[in-house]
Amino acid sequence: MTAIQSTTLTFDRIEARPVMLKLKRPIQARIGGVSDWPVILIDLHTREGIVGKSYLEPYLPNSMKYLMSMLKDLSDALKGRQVAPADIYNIARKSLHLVGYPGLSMIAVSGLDMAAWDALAKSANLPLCTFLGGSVGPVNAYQSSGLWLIPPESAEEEAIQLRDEGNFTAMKMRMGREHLRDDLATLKAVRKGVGDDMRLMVDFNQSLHIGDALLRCRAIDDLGFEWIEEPLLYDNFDGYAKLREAIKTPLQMGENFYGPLDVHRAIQMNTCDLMMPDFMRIGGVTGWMRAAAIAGVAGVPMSTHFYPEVGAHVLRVTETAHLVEWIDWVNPVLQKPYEIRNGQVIIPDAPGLGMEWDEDFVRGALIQL
Ligand code: SMN
Ligand code: MG
Repeated sequence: MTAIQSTTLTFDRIEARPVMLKLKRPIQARIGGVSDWPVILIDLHTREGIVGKSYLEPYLPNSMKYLMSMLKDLSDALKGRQVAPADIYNIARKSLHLVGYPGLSMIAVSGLDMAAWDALAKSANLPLCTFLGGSVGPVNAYQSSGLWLIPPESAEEEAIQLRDEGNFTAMKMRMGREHLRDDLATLKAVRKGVGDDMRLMVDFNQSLHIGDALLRCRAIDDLGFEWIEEPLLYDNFDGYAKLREAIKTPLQMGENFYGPLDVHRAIQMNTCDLMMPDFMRIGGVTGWMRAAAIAGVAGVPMSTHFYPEVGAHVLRVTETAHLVEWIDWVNPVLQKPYEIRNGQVIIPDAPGLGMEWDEDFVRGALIQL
């Protein structure tokens, strides 16, 4: 028997840098507004010289402080070990399980995991989707970079602009204004702008209690939405199960699922028709693959939340792949942002995730914590 000649990668260190980006279209949701977008850039250095790259979008500027310390501790704990995502996932989670799996622990582990997969795919000189057993190809997406709770008067033009940023055939708008009539007026304006053939989704960003959710979701139930997303607080699984029974439009949730266990629980409790885990909460690529196996056997379509670069690759190997959520906010830090053509994300012909930082831009966006 001949010995297998393989090259393994050895973990050296994580270099994490906090940057602050300006949102072209600030977030305006019932749960709050955001115009500065915190991002942590992660470079996983290996002794062999390959650098795995990922980023985290932890919403709150202050959360970067804690995540940076966690990433430093994880970096120290992993020094000299093999870059093996399944092992790293276990080691990293065990090192934090006394403070609990969900929350910041999972977010830090997810950032590390995505960088580790990028490094491994680079060492095999393959795009991540090919490394995972799939093939390179276009991935269906929907435009999600705008249509916040803006005045109905601005919605027509914004919808047209958003469509034209990639010839999109699907887009998401947000609802949850004080008066239902203003939500409906916005929908009318969006339809006027982009027509009846545009596939539309709606996100309430957890803003309603079950009473309002029943009223609002029923009021929009026949308006042709492809899904209604997160009307209730994300962990109100009983409420979701009840609401799902009461409406016809598919119910979407999952961006706040922490790890594959939440996918399992949601399926057991019949909380939704569709799922859209977020990479920083589901456990990076490793967590996604485990979650996708559960959703796959249950036949639940899976879309991605944020991280469209990672999303495009993993949907190529996801049994029940649905749509990539396209959000362009991180584009300025990338030398070559992913391209959208005819509403589909184009996976670049490059090893790993194919992300290189635009260092000139990064220098100007770095912040002191
Ligand atoms: C969302 C939530 C918070 C910030 C940006 C976007 C939204 C989504 O829930 O699904 O994109
Ligand atoms: Mg959402």
